[in-house]
Amino acid sequence: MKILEVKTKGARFFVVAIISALAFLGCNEKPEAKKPKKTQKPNILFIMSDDHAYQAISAYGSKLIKTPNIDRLAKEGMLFTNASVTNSICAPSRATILTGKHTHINGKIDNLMPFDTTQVTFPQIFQKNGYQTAMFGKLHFGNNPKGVDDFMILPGQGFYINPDFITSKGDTTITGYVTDIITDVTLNWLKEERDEDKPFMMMYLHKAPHRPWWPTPEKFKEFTKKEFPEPETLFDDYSNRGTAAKTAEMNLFTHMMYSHDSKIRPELLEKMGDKVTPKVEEFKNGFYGPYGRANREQKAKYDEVLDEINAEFEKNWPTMTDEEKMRWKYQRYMQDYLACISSVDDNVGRVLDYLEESGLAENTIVVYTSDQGFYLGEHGWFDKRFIYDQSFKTPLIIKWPNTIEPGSVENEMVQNLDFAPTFLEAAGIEVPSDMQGESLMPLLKGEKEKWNRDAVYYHYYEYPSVHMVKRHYGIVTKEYKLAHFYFDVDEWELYDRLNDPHELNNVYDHPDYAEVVEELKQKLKELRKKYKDSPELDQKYIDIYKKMKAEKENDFW
Ligand code: SGN
Ligand code: CA
Repeated sequence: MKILEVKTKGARFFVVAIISALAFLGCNEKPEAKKPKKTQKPNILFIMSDDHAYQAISAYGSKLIKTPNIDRLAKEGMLFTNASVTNSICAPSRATILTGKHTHINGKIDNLMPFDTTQVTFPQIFQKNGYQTAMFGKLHFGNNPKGVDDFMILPGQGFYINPDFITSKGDTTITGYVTDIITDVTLNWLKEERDEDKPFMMMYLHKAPHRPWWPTPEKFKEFTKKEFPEPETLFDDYSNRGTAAKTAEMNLFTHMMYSHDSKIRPELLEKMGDKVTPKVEEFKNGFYGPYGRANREQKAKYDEVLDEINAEFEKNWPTMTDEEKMRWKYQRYMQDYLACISSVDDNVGRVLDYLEESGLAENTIVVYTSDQGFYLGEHGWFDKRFIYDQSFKTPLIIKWPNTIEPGSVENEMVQNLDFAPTFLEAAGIEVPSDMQGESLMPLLKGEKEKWNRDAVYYHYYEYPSVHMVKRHYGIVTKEYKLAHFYFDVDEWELYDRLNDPHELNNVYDHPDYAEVVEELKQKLKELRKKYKDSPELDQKYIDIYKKMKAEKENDFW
């Protein structure tokens, strides 16, 4: 065993977090495993990354990266090809998962709206029903988790390098790389803290691959040498779409930041002056904020790679065409984003290995998902928020030995809304009647005839705000997607999912689709009623936004 030093903020003493030295050093020697006691109830290991696009998982047919460890779950479990979120942004997604309710009901409609902590979250129900519970990693919720026996979470978005953490025992800073650390702590809990007489429900939540995509120095070096295929819609001009796509601020060419995102040093940008076009406004401290966390030794390793990127930029940028610049930004983005994912995959592998070695795997449900999908250059974009596929859908893989047929693929429309009822039913715990999701048990057991959902509901609110994606709600069926954008526009969009998979043509006004529009509008109305959403509620949330904005002036979002 090795002791990892954890510096307690503002204090002179050290808190110690015990971790397995062997796992930490990546050695091959097997950790000594405690013998699992047979409990009837299954353990649940919920693994969630932040902003992990399904396009970057090889089990989903990625052309960008191999994720052998996440793929293991798909080989041994069920891969959902039509899993989506109810509101494509971090804290709202987490609130939906924890409460089993849409965000207009749980109130966490955007990242800044406070969460009413008197609401019941599903870990509390597990805890009450005899489960040992824990949460490690990124919660990004504004308050500490309830219903967990142990937790260590990042404050807010958290840092990639030498991150700070909040624990039940106080605030700490741990030297190392965030994805490795969250895994070390998770493994340590499984090995040392687990109560063998109880089943466990563990939430293992990665920060990666969230912006600004800082990989380990080793992966940074490896991935900057790679070149990635471009998506077909990289140069989308947003014609045949509504105002929302045209006014969103998430285009790689126009909005991706040189320094914060592409890792060009601010001094070089200043030196090059007008030679750097297009002009993009940078976040204050966007580069030195994250890079500045590194110690001397770590910086030296990053510098080796940064020097090369910066030298190339200085030499080539002034003579590059706009098209070449877009391509360069895309490659730089993918190099860092995918390098972060590579670390997630390695670390998921470490945890899966431990489950196998310890014998826990047999009675553990393992879930891999993300808090939403993400644009990897599709439509020229990064970020998320839209009801369009890449951000509306999210990866979902579930492994459950002896219940789920290994290697199965499920194309039914499921949502993060369904997670809490599913986990509760799997554990034989009663699902509260006010949860709005459906348990996925029939699908997991291969009893498809017991599943009868034909449409899902979506509602995004965080506007005006970073990336400027307008408020919208909509209905999605396997064939169509109908959305209403509102607040400072009143526009409808309809996409024919089967004939226009890239969602490039809004056919809302096309006479051939008049009947579809009418039918879907009626269905949308019914769904809004079913989930207790309404024009009055839309207005209520607009009023709250305006009030908060007025109180906090310009710095609200
Ligand atoms: C930060 C990001 C944005 C991102 C939001 C929300 N900027 O503001 O690009 O859309 O978070 O993301 S950065 O400072 O991280 O680079 S979320 O996943 O937390 O909802
Ligand atoms: Ca996210």
